[in-house]
Amino acid sequence: MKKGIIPAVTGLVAGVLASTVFFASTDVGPRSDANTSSTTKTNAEKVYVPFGEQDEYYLFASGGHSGQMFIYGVPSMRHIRTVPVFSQDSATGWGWSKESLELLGDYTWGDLHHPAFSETNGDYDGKWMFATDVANSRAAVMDLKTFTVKDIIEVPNTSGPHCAMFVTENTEYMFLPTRFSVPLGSAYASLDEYSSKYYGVMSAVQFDEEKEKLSIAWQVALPPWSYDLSDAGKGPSHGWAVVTTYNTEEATTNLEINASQADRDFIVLFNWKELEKMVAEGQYEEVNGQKIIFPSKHKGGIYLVPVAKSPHGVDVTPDGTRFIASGKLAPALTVFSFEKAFKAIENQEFSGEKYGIPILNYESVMEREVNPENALGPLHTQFDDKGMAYTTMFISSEIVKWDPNTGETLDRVPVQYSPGHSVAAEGDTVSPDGKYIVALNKIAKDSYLSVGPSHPESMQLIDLSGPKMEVIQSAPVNPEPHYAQMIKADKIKTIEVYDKDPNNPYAVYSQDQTRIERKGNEVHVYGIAMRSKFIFDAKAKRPDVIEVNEGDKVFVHLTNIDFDEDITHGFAINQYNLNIEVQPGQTSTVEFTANKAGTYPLYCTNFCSALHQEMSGYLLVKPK
Ligand code: CUK
Ligand code: CUA
Repeated sequence: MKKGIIPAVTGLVAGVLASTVFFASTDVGPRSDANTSSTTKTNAEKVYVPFGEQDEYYLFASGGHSGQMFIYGVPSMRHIRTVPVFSQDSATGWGWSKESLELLGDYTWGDLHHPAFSETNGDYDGKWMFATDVANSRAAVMDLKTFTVKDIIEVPNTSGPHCAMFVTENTEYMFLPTRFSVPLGSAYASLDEYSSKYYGVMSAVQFDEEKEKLSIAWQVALPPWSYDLSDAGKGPSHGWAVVTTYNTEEATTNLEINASQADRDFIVLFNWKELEKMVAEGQYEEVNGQKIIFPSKHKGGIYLVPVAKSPHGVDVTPDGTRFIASGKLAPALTVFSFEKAFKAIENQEFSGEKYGIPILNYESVMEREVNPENALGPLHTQFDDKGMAYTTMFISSEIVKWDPNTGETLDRVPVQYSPGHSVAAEGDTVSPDGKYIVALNKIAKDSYLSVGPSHPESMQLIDLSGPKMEVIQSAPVNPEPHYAQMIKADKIKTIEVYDKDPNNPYAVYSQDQTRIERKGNEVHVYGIAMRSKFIFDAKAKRPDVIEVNEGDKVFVHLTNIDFDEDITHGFAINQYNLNIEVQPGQTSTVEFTANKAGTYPLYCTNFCSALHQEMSGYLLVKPK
């Protein structure tokens, strides 16, 4: 690869992908010996997890526009589970049960980009996982005791919360910058009024662990730009956070050209403790039920740091002293110093302002620019246990290891191909583990058996324990790996069965409590599922039959009374387009209108015993 490619690439963003494929199909650069036969055996041993033993890490990978979260084991790279988050999933009844429908609303899909673990003292605590939905502007929280989603909220005034900013050190906040700027409340406004009526609203989301509820604490009406990646400060930078921007040109059409004009965009550097204080002091306006800080009127706490054009990732070093921006359209990585930034703020070393937000002098905050030779398209940076940085290079398709203290390139490894993010073991905590990094590749190109014109994406596991980085495993993955987080397996404490819930009015835990109650044209079934039968009304002639009238509204409340780990039952009614799941001890409700008269078998969808096939009954719908 020649450095001369840079202007061509920067000049035509559409060329990025084309260039990538070109590179991928030509034997260029350092990519050549990742999987030579001499290393194959050793690599196989390194990733082999024998039956009966378990992986050392969980990898939580975002499912992009599948809307879901994919869970893998590392180092085996085996896919363990898909947890439905923003999209329907018939395998688990997500999007059919009443509980999940209440969280999903009318949406049937989402675009999950950034997962983020809850943290205590800057370390993953293994309790919760947060995620955002770019497509339908939502945020979600998953309980890691059960790997199920507990809450989903819509985030008003914003459009496309791309990056769940890796939560603050003690999960005080999850910040949601927005990819698209829109008028507040998504009201109508001509694009000719973009600069005056549109905002890129950033939301400060909080989580109440007791109530298991997310809420929006306050928002900031940032200028009408696009906000991309972000990271929270730690240690000496606790209370601060950084967000990258692009389209500070405020283009409203042809973004691929028009949003790449200016040589510099900005990093938004803000002090959330100060913003929190401003809100407490009433320095905000209430719009659409939200407390919004308008930087043009409410002064303080927010600064702009100039950065090479259209940056993508920004990552805070584990020791919290620096933040590193990646160029996307520039080959440069820029290392900024928090200490220098704090001094520059104190001395008011400003070069101007935009929308009332002071712009810090680039030179006052920048520590060094890093340009690893021939490396193109830096996107995201992770860290190891020695504070060394690993940056994915989208265009030159590699991971480059470098020293943030000196800027020196230490090592590089080709990946196949075009990595977006990578994720290191506990990589964005205050104490990364080293050991492993996984490249999340956008393109796999002939790495796996062909499945037609669209090839699978891939993840590659890289061993960091030797003197050189080494790719030791590749795994095809579902679309689309954006970002992932990797946590030590022993930090996650799952439960074996759901406890009985005496406060759940829909739960029944014994056969004699089962019943079918009618209220007008509403029919409530309080039933149980157990190996290997349904009992909807133990006193009835046929306890496994539900009989209703055409047009009735039917609620089936189903409790799984098998308090045995892994005995999950399903409940589907043929031709009624519904299916739910009840895990051991769990109660779930499915609601439907019996709008089709006739006879419909119902059955357990989840294989639960040798007599699983017998676990069936009938829904009889009497015609009007
Ligand atoms: S983004 Cu996909 S490569 Cu959504 Cu984190 Cu950078
Ligand atoms: Cu219950 Cu199959």
